[in-house]
Amino acid sequence: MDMPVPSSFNDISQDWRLRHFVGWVWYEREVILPERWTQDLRTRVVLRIGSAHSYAIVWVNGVDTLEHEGGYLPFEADISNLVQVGPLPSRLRITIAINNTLTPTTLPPGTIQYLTDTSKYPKGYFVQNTYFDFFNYAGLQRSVLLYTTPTTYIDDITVTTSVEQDSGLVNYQISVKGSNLFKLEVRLLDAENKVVANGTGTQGQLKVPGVSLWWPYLMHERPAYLYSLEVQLTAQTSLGPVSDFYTLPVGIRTVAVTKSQFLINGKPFYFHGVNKHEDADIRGKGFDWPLLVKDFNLLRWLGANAFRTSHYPYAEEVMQMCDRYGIVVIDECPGVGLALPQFFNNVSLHHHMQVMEEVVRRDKNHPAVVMWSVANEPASHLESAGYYLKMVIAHTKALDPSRPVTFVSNSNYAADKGAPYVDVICLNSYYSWYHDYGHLELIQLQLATQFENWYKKYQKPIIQSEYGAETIAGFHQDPPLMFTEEYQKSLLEQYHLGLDQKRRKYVVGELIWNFADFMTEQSPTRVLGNKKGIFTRQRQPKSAAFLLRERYWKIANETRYPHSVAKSQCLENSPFT
Ligand code: BDP
Repeated sequence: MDMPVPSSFNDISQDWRLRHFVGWVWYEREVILPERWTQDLRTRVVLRIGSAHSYAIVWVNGVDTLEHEGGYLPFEADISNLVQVGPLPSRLRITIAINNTLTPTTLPPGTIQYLTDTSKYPKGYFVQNTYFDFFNYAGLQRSVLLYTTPTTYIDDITVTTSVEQDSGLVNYQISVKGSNLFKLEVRLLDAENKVVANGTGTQGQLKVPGVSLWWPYLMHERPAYLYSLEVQLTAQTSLGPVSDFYTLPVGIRTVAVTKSQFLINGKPFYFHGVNKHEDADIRGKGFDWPLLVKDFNLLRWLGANAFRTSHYPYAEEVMQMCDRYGIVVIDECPGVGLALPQFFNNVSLHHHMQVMEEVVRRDKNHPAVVMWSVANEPASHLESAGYYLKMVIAHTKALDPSRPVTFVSNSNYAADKGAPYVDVICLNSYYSWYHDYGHLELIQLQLATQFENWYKKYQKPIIQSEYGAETIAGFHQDPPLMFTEEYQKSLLEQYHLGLDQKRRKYVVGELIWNFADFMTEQSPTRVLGNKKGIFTRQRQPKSAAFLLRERYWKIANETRYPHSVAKSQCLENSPFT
């Protein structure tokens, strides 16, 4: 059957078996390569897969080329040897087999349960159990690309930044592969394409006097300032000279955490934003530019300055947009649904660390990323989870000492075994929804208790990383009843009163659950998916979106820096200016 890429395969056809399919699916297509790719042997041809959920094996012209475990991160292979042979035109058959089965050692984990009562189930009947609340969309959900580099090429760049008085410092490290005989020239250009610093060699520090810092959206009159790091490689190979060139957007900014504050460029930053999902009609988790740009327009309309990539790394294009728009990111790995004791084992731990290596390698240079989240709601009251989280967090910090690390907890403050290792406490709570449902009057008291207990025990800044209410757009009831727009609004209002009590003390952020309605597995508690969005799945606002918009712009107006800026450009859309 025809299958678009990128897209999840589940919602494309009218076949219910494909929608719920668990097991191997096969993608295949043929392409003809340009002649210079195959005839100039100084060319390296690479096949890159943006993501394949969840386990993939790739063949090129029938040759087993590549395997990858884990659904939300890219992987690639040098296929030059396979394509630079044989007659012209060079035909390439790419075959990708993908298995979406989740097991106790995948991330996210899952279990396969065989139902053996033959009076109820046919022979061999099984179900895939998952322990997270989103539909396990699968397939080639991000782009598959073919690209070239020279045989000696820029393999990786790592940039970290710091600030000294009014100068920005850009530390770079460049990895070159293919040969040791090369020269590297490095230039840093400002937003007007003026060269502001130069360097040579695989590592160095560039100094930018009178630096323009990268600031989050709404925090400064010129947010999201990006320099460009241009890296020029020239090398000698046995077949003659080659050159490679790469441009990396660089935002110069610092991130730090104190006992009660989250600092960006030394100034207190308050996360007012959302949790998202990659999710939409028909395409499922398939990457889609119109959807992405719409979402960023909605974030800006809302006055949101941050989101968490709940509950897996999003497409690279999303991270690039965050850099350009100044939307701050808590970058979460697919450590979601770690709900059962059996999931905390050595094989999983090893894989989880490897996934963190892949996330950090992919996203380390994004100024928008200010913190890593290694998991969402793991069973962190377990001793084994405590050890597991300690190890994953330590590993992540070793990979990237420049950013704080967290995981998102819904455990009790007294029982949580992972919290000692995080830099920022992130808490999910659903007062008046899953707990004491219908009792909006209890929210403020319960929220105050939550914050006070955690802060007293850990003296670390706290983010309310989830709160919200299931809401069917168009349902109305006054006085408010659950599932109506009025109830969602009232629940938010009560949370906001509670948040405002602690906001200038040690609570450093609030992220609503969720930006938009999204698809889940079928269950008696889900009406065509999770409906806690402040926007519908089609990105239309529910009443709560307007409430949140008013709040976020108000907070932005209070916390903007420098405070002397009378009317900043970025506030033009504000409902208050
Ligand atoms: C939280 C989970 C999130 C769910 C949400 C909910 O972190 O993934 O979607 O609950 O139930 O606990 O709406």
